Amino acid sequence: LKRAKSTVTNVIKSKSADIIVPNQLIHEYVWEHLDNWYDKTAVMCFDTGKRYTFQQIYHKSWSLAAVLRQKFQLQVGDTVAVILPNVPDFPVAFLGAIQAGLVVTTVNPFYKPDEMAVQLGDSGSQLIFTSRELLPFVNKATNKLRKRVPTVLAETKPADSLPADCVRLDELCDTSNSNNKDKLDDLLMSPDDVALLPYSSGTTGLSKGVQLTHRNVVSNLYQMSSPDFVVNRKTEGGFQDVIPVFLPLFHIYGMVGIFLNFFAQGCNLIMVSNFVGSQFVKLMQSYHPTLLFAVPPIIVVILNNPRIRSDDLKSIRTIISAAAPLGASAVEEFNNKCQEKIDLLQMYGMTETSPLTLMQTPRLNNGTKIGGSGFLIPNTEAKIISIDGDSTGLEAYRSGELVVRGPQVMKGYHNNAKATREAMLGDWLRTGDVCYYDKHQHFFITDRLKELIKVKGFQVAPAELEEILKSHAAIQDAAVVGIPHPVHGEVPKAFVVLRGDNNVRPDQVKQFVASKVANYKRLVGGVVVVGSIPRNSAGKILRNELKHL
Ligand code: 4UU
Repeated sequence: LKRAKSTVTNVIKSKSADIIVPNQLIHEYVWEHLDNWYDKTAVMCFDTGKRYTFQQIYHKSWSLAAVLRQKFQLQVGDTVAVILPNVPDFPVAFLGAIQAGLVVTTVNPFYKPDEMAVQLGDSGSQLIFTSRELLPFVNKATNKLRKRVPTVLAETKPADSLPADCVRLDELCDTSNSNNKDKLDDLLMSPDDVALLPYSSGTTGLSKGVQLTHRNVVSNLYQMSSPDFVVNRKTEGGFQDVIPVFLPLFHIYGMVGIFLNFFAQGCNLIMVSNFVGSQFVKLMQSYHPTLLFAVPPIIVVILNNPRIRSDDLKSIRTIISAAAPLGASAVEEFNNKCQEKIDLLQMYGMTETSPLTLMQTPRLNNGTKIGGSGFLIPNTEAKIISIDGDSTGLEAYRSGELVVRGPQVMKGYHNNAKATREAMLGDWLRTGDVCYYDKHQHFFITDRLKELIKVKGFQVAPAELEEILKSHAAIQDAAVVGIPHPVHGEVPKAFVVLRGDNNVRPDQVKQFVASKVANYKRLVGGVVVVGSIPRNSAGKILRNELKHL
């Protein structure tokens, strides 16, 4: 009886002491220590060399904030979209909007117009920040929505003529309109207001706007730099960590995990807009980065590219891998190649948790267990619940679904109370990931229950590809699953049922999908014609059966 009682909850609390998170807005956190590094380089463009100091971004973003409110008549709580690659103007647009009290939805700049239109429409974006190169795609997207949306262009190269309906970001950031910040100070903004609206498909269905409040994000930033988990060194006495940012800023990893986190701590960010593996050596040799943030496929590139020697990595102290599982064998190979001089740490999180939840750290006992996903960060609790739906917490070493609770858990999904209800068990968030923990409270993510497919760390929602497939005249029914891929982690594979006696070749189906989606969503795993799609009595696709076909 005693034993049964002790298993009733099994709530696991972080081993690290709780931290106190002040009542701050994101930009208050970001600018708190500006005086310590105002004249240092904050961001620099890998392609063009364009750079801004912290002070320049401070003035530009506050000027922009004032203009957004005055000239564009945007109100606190309105949503604006940032559709930009990793360029030095990304922080200007992003922080300017946040400082004006607006909600920022970041859109993948590699999206096709149809994909952009879905997010612009669902989020109700009232202004768009983009670049001249992306403008034709953005215009197609807004035409599709039959909506004229004011567009602000961050220019990557000097150009004389300005397309209709556009204004230049540089003009809006004219810092000679000084005291703009003071005009905004009376804004009624609360840490519980939504600040960010990144998109995620969560455990099922199409992409949804994830409402992250200032408090969610500021909490996670404090959690990331808490004593047991901090990875950067203090910027002082001439020391400044150098961090290349080749993971996209539209995704929560780049946006919060890298940009906001290290910008606020005075690090130097090297913006890489279109990363290819062959640039890696140049990046190392030109900038001598001290910290590197990667996804598993990039670790694989570092391991397998003979042009990358361990000597090229010698400036690096720590490499982080997140957004998809990093296999134990890759960690072992990495440790051999780098003679364990570099800490390779795994982080685990999701858009819905702002994003960090688990992280490896050499500072807790039995630190970086190979293949492990890390420890709970401060102020965070977890339970492992059985997969058949009983929400009682399981004991150590027993696998089940990971559910988490903490100040970084999202407010909910935008305009989708049903999806929010399904994602939450009270104040616990269901991650949709299979996990167990050991006696040291090291967590191991071992599988995924949810539909989500992760290609190079990017989200691919099967439901989205299934909708596209079913819009093809010759296809009656469709199902998409993720299958393992040696480099990308996973890739989507489709099963289709043809309509009547239609005949369509798999390569035509692949091409049809490729014309409508960003490259990483392509059906690289293949297309198989089947007689029917297996479903349960409730109509849910039995994806596991398909995975094993
Ligand atoms: C196995 O991928 C992310 C966020 C990653 C992240 C984490 C901590 C970035 C920075 C940081 O500090 O978010 P999403 O929403 O795109 O995808 C979330 C899903 C998870 O539910 C899980 O299935 O991505 C998978 N995932 C991982 N799986 C994320 N990290 C890991 C991991 N191991 N380390």
